[in-house]
Amino acid sequence: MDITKLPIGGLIIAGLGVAIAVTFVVAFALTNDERGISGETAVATEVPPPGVTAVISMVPTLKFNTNRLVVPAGQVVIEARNTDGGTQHNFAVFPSKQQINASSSLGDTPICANCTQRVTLNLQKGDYYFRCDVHPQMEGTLVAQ
Ligand SMILES: [Cu+2]
Repeated sequence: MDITKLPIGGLIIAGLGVAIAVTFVVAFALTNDERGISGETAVATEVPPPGVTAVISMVPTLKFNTNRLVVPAGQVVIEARNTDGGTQHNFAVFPSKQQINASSSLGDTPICANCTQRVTLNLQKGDYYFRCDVHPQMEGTLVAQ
């Protein structure tokens, strides 16, 4: 019996198990994106990972999963997840819908297809405007409270 093969075999089996589990989770996420989109005040429900204040997702097709994202005032980290197939997006935050030029951007990041990016913002209490600059119909209100 070769003892050294046992842990390696175990690791390989565990790795395969993780890969299969991840495949199912991703497949479920990709096929389950339709929920929560239609309402005008749909609320993001993703649980933020450590260090992230709030999560927003780009979902099929050319939509954010919510048009209202609520965060506490102060420094926040927003994680934007692009799960909209092969489409590239960005996530940009502005003081208001009337102030959407590049110089007024409070923070933005490009997000390649199937990528996740984070934006750090320092927000006073109030309402802000977010959108995808690539697809301006993708928009919503960021509320700092
Ligand atoms: Cu977009």
